[in-house]
Amino acid sequence: HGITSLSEGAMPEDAQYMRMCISLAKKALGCTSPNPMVGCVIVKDGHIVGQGFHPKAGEPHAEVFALREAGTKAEGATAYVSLEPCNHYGRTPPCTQALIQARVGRVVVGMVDPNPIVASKGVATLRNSGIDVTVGVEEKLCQTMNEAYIHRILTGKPFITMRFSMSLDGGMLDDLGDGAAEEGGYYSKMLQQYDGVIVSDQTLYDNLNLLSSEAGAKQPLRIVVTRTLVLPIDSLIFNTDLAPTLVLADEKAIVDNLQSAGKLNGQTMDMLLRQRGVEVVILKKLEIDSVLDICSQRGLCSVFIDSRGLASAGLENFIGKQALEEEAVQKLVIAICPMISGNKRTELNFDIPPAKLNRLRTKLSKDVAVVEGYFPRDFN
Ligand code: AOF
Ligand code: ZN
Repeated sequence: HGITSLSEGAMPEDAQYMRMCISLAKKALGCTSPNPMVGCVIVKDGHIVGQGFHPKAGEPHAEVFALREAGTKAEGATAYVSLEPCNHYGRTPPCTQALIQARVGRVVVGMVDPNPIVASKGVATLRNSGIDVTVGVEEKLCQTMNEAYIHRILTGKPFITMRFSMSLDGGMLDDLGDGAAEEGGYYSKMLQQYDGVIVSDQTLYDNLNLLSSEAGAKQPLRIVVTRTLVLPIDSLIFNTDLAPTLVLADEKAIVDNLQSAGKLNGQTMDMLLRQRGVEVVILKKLEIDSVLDICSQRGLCSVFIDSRGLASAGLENFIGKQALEEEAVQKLVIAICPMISGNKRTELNFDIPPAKLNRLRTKLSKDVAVVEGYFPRDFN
């Protein structure tokens, strides 16, 4: 762990309990959207007397579970919460009132809630009732955990992460050679964390089901973007109903769709898809804005764009390139594959005009929340 500056009034043991709150909160990883993940620990005389986390939207908040467990021991205790306790009647009553009624002596808050209906009013209410409040313990960790929630609350737009594969010599790889190499491990954890995953139709040929294999994972909405509606109907994604699938096609694709009827016993591709429970939406223009509008309409707070197959999908009009150009990407995740692509590589060159590219480079290094690299497990 890095050095964390002690926020005003913090005690030496606070950071440790706050990290415990974060671990508890993450038990609901991927399950709380549109709500944040929140954990709470109640400590009395050096002993943990109550613990809780927010399991999903509509269910009680973290503080409520922890207070229930603590019972009368909460009196005079310290409550640690990774997010500022709420002060409003939402789907559940205000946590500030629950903490005040339980007569806790001190509250330690990881981060202020950016939600305008809370935004420091929770802290003010607690202080006004005579409770000692410390704010900002392990703040960075708390913010990173809820980066998607923070972004969505502040901008009204979904948090976008884009992933692509890169060789050691900086080439963009079309795929991992063996798509299955990414099942389980990092990729599976990514799928668990996002409300939606966007792939190009080229990815369908890798025959992944795009489901997280994490225990109890809430599966993402699987979104396939296509310009042609010439799709491999037998691919896994169209034949697993463990998560919904949405195909977003360009209006131009209607021509392919009608032509395909000849080859598909009189049925068009959209008919075949709908028979398999796949939703098909034809967009006037398949571009990043219209795709993200659909994501917002569906209430997705976080979306993961997988740029696998980016090169063969055509760099000049691929959604992932547009997302970068339009500065819609908040986070890049780069799979660094232990191989040299040599002269077969696709350069990380998006054909963006130099002036714009320079601005984008600065933007990416300054504003993109985290750039993570990882080595795919089992790569061969
Ligand atoms: C907390 N503890 O565990 C969570 C909080 O609709 P509701 O009633 O669930 O309220 C949702 C809002 O409450 C959410 O947008 C955020 O501001 C806050 N979430 N607050 O004190 C919790 N999940
Ligand atoms: Zn609450």
